[in-house]
Amino acid sequence: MSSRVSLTRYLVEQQRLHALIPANLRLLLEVVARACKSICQAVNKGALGGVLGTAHSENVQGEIQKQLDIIANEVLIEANEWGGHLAAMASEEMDGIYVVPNRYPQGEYLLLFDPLDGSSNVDVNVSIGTIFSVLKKPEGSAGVSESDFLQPGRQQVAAGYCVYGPQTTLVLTVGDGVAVFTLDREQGSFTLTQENVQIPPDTHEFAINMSNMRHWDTPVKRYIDECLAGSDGPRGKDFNMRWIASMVADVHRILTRGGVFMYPWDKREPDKPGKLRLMYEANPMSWLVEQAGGAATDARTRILDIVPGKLHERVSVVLGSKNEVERITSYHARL
Ligand code: P6P
Repeated sequence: MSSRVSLTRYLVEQQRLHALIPANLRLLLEVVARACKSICQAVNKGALGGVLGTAHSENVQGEIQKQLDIIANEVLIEANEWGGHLAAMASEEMDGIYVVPNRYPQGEYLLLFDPLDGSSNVDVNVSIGTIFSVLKKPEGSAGVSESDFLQPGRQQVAAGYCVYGPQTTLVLTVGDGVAVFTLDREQGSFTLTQENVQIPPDTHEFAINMSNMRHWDTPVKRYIDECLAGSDGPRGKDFNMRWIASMVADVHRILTRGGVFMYPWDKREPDKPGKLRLMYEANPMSWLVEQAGGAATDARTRILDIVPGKLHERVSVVLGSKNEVERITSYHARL
């Protein structure tokens, strides 16, 4: 008999032993995991699936949508709308919220997602993924509106991602640490492969898009210059650099072996606080990182404390090994 723990058993035990997962939240997470398996199958077909390349449309961010962005979005909507656990959904690929149709029962949860993060990598066979965040609909509000979603990230009740790489891996927190599930393709089920993930507080590895260097603010330039100076410089050690241009893949590496990820504000679009989206990229990733002993700020403020003003709000992101995030944040504090 396999001693492996399935996602279902893990969620049942979290519900039974830790009372962290009410039945409807367990159903939500199982449905999201099943949707990720469907997205994984579409992604894995590659050119054979006839769905690579652009959809010749733009999303609310003004970004060209890949066909797989739209497919992944539809998979998550169709998988979740009927279950009675959700009131509404929000997605990077949709301008407004998607309210569960009247033909289905309304639930108490709000689901937010980036259905296929890093999709620019899909045509070149580099890891991409699905990021999701779960909030509770505020009590008392009749119906559901966009304002119900505008809660700080510390209000999340579940967060996770599924990375479609050499392995398909679901990483999840419900507030009791971070658990990792690897897709057993023979069984077709996610199997627990790691619990209580811990990010080392120190690192020698940073992730940032170096081509933007001339646009960075002074504290970011200082931090990266010190890393590049290596053992001859003020840090007294050499650093390595990684940039996959897929947040899910970069964050998964950091959860696995430490590191610091940065997508800071820069001068290219000074009115925008950053490139990444708060509600369905930075918030879920920040909670996962904090639950694994790391830290996440916008270079000044804890990301999970930011009160959003709008659904597709962008934010600067510095996350990963706690001591590095604190160092970078301290450089900004001295401005
Ligand atoms: P750049 C992907 O488009 C994404 O939203 C994140 O997954 C990734 O970290 C970042 O943008 C990459 O941005 O400017 O390096 O292409």
